[in-house]
Amino acid sequence: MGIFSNLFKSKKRKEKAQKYKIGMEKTRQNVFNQLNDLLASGQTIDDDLFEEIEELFIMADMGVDTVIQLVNHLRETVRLKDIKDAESLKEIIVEEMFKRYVGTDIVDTNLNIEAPLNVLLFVGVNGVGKTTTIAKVAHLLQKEGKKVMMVAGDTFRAGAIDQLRVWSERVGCLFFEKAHGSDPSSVMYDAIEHAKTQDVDVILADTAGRLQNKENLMKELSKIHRVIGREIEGAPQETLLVLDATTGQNGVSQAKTFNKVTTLSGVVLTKLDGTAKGGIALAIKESIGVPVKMIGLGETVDDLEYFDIEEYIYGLFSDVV
Ligand SMILES: Nc1nc2c(ncn2[C@@H]2O[C@H](COP(=O)(O)OP(=O)(O)O)[C@@H](O)[C@H]2O)c(=O)[nH]1
Ligand SMILES: [Mg+2]
Repeated sequence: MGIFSNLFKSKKRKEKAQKYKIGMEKTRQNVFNQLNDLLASGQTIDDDLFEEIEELFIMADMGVDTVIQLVNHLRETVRLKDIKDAESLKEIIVEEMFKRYVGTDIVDTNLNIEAPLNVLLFVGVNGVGKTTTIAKVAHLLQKEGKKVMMVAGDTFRAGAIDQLRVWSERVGCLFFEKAHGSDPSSVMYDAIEHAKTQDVDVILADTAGRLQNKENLMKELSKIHRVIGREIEGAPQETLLVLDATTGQNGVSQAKTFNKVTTLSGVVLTKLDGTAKGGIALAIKESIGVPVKMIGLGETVDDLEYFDIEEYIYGLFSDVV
C-alpha cells in the first residue's frame, strides 16, 4: 500500500497509473498474484521459496539475469536483516525494483522531435503493430500541437497502404503514398519533398517488416536511412523498433536482429494488455541496451503511453503490496 499511494498523489498521475493497472491485468493475474500466495504471512523463508519466486519472475519474462540478481539480493537482505516472515519480502521486492530501475537509462521517453522537420521511422516484423502504433503516435503528437504526416512506406504487403490511409483519416493528419510495389526509399524521398512544402513537424514513416531475408532488410533499411539523411540533416531522428509483447523471448531475438541491421533509438512495446509475460520491458533493455520509449495497452488510438517505469512497476505489483 504505502509505496504506491505516496507515488501517485496527483490526479493525472493516478489516472495514468490506472491505465497501466488495467492494461497489465493479465500479467498480474497470471504471474504476480501468485506472489501473494507464495509470500503469505506465516510461510517459511527457505531455498524452495526463493526458487519459486525466481520461477515466477522468469515466467513473466523479466529476463534471466535480472531475475537472478533480484533474487540474490533478496537472499542477501533476508540474511542481513534476519527476516523471518515471508510477507515482508513483498515490500522488499518492490523497493528493490524501484531502486534498480527508476532513474536509470532503461527509460528514455523523450522523442527527439525538436528539429523543424523530424522523421520517425517505425521498423519491426509483420503483425507487431507498426501501423497501429503510427496512428497512436500521430494522435498523441497532434494533441501536443504538432503537424503530422504519415508515410506509407510499407509498399510490399497488400492492403498496407489502405490501412494506413484509413488511420490517417480517422486521426485527421496528412498522408503520403505512392503505388503499391514502389521502392520505399523513393516514397520517403517524395514524402519529404512534399512535407517541406506543408509545414510538417513530424513525419511518421511505416516500413515493411520482412525479416526472412536479413540481407535484404539491411539493404532496404540502410537505403531508406541514407535517403532520409540526405534530405534532412540528422534524420531520421528516431528509428523505433516495434515489438509485440505477446511474443516474449522471440521479441527479444527480433530486437537483437534489428539492432544488428540498423541503429535503433528506442523500442515501442505493443500488446502489453494481451500478455501474461509483461515483464518483457525489463528484459529488452537488459539484452539489447535500447530503451523502451512507449507502450501499447490496447487497440484504440488512445491506448499508447510514454513508458513510465514507476507506473509499470505499479502495473506489475499493485495487487501484491
Ligand atoms: N491488444 C492490442 N492489440 C494491438 C496493439 N497494437 C496493435 N494491435 C493489433 O495488432 C494487429 C496488427 O497490427 P498492425 O498495426 O497491422 O501491425 P503491423 O503489421 O506491424 O503494421 C492489429 O489487429 C492491431 O489492432 C496493442 O497495443 N494492444
Ligand atoms: Mg503495417
